[in-house]
Amino acid sequence: MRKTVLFLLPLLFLAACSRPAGDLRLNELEYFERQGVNVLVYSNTFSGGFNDEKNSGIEVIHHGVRTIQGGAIRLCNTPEQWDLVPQTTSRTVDPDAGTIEVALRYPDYDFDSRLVVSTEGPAFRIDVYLDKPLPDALVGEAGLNLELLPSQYWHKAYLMDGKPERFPRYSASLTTTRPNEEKVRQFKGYRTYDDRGTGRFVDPLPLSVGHTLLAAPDDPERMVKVCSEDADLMLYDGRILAQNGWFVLRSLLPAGKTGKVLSWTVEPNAVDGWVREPNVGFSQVGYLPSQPKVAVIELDKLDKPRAKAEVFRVREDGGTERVFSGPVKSWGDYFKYHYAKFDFSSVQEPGVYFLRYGDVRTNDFIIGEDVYDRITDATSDVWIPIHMNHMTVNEGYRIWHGEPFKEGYLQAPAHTDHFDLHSQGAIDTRYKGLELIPGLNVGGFFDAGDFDIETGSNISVVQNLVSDWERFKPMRDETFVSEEQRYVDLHRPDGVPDVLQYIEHGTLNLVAQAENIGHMAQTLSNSVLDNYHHLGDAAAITDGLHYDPRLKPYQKSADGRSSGTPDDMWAFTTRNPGLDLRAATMFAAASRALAGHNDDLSRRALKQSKRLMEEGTALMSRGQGGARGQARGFGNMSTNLQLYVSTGEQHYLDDFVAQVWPALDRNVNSSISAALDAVPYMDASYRERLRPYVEEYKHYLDTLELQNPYGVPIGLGNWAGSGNVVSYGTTAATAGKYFPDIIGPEYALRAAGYLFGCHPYHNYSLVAAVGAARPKEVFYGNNRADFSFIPGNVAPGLLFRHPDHFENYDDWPFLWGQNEGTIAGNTGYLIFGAALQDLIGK
Ligand SMILES: [Ca+2]
Ligand SMILES: [Ca+2]
Ligand SMILES: [Ca+2]
Repeated sequence: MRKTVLFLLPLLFLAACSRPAGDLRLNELEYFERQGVNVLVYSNTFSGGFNDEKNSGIEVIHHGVRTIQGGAIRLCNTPEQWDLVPQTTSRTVDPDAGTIEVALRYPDYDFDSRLVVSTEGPAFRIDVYLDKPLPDALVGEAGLNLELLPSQYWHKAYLMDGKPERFPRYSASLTTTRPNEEKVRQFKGYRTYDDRGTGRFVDPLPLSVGHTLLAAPDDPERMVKVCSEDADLMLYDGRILAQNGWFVLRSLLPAGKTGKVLSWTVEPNAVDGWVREPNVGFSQVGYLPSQPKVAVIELDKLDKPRAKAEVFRVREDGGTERVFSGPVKSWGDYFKYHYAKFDFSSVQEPGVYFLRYGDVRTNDFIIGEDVYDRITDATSDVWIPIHMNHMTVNEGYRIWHGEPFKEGYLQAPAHTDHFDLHSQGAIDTRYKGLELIPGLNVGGFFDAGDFDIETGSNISVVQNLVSDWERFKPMRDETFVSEEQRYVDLHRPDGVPDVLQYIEHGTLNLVAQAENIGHMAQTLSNSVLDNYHHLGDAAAITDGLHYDPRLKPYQKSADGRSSGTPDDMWAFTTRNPGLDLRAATMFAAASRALAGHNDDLSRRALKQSKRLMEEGTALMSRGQGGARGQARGFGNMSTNLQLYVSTGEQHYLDDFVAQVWPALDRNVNSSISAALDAVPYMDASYRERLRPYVEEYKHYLDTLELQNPYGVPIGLGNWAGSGNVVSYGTTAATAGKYFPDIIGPEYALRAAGYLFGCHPYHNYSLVAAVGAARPKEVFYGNNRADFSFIPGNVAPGLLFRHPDHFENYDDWPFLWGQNEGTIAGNTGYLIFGAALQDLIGK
């Protein structure tokens, strides 16, 4: 069959890649490789921050797409995010033997195992070793799992021991229930499920059982064969318990045995002569006639860069004509691919164009004076109002969500951990554990794909919105907001600028926290894990009734106002003075913006600002800041600036000035943005004194072009880096506005180009539904299970997987580090858009 494929390939293709696929070999980056197949063995471990992130263990990158991961000893059939993940206690690479061995440990069960991965020609072997027999509690539970990406396998065929079947598009396989006592412990003892009083959990049953699975024989780029020598090989549909599950292949470990207890061979097919199609990166939103226009072409290292690329114009009669042909210049290697650039800046006539590079013809894009005019409209008109908490949000015929959390928020009990990175220490309010803290169910924004109020993020939101309001005065009015009716209607002007209403909405919740709690809460969040992972209408997360522990679960009181279901949200109130200072900064700013719109709220915000500033500073100076507060704030430099601007009191200005220059001396890149914020309020001498720092900042901006082919800061962390690119773009645009002789518009435009399609992996715009020819189609929002998006969302984007792979799935929304928009990030994008428009004279 391979020979046939080979003969069908065009000759030119063959010339570029005559090397046969050959055997899997261990390369110097410590993964197994053959052309078209990368097998990673714990290059990425289960320690990303949120348990099972579907990003770890034994992984296969199959013809450029990471389609298999999760190769590990796991304790259930279809692991969810909060099921236990193994610690990797050692990873040993033996280049001579061509093996990678990892030791895995589950401390909850004092259970250790080892996986040894080696090669057998084009296949790899996984041998499982136990030095001690399986703990009794894990007999029938612990097994070797390997997970296949559903969106790359559904609709395709598979053969289990030769019997043909098809991977289902949607999960509808059989399940059984078992007593809760048999459930393997989940993360910190939380439960992902509500058993509805049955005392039983759901356990999926396999789709197929055999010894040899041949997956996707009908798709050579996805075909993979897995054989289990002794144990049964079972195939499960992991989506039956959680929509983000994958197809799971699994064999149980035998009881009472030590030594080599299980062996699989896995052979991912490699298409002979396969070379990845070039990814031609460009701005899907388009270009200004006068701006630099540089496409970045991402090439397989076996691909030979072409000498030229072309620009075609789409004529008014529907035909096309070539308007430019120019050289393609090699930039060099960056991680696993080679990069080249194609400069077509000389094409300036407004119109509709596309690029051609070899056989690749891109989709079309626009050159015009107004291409950036509407880049924030969807974010402002749709994404932000949909994330307004404690409101019903309507759009046309659709209710996005009803009014959530009508029963309010309870004081979190003392010394309680939380599943979303928070914890409650000793109670530091006038409320008892589980007592209702009045007044908190007002205003605020959902954090992201979840529905909690992250106080730190909400502070950033209000700060971002005020900054947008004060710098750019956006009068856009497309949203009806009634705090009295608790109702939001999209695309219905109500005579009030939307940004002012969003500032008011954010401030309402944060002032309520300061007034009712006495300081800022860490978060207002779910109390039980089984409603935290909610998908759908936020109003359905809780029952809207006050929790009364005297009632039984699911029982309602006679007056219909309370229930025994412990679903109420909690306020985690442990004081963080750093957060209080950030709130003080934001309240000072909000009080200015709200004056004349909501004078009462404006006064309350300023009052809380001064009080929290004083108390927070005192607590910080007594060393009670906490690493989290210190790391996430700017000390109180920005607070002093905001308070000076709001009150005109000289001592705030003196404190700001005393802090800003030393901060710039320590690190220009991290302080320049705060320093630039002060420019409108300071005299000419401040600007002149800032000048050399801006020159130093420009030097940094120029070094970015040497660091990667895209010339923007590309993050390599466990959450992809669009946020950094947006901040970089905003700061570059602001610096360019105040110091146009030092910093030109090209830096901010480069940030726009990256967000809108000129980036690794694919060339889709990372902003949902923006005026781009090809925006991404799926995002991790609260509608992620619908494989959809909320318009205006900005994806984190290109997630780096060690050691050399960038990735952004556009057929699988469930990886938050790639696809989840956040309220702080998206309001930051609002400022970027406005700053860019301002910079280019809009
Ligand atoms: Ca959250
Ligand atoms: Ca409005
Ligand atoms: Ca309730």
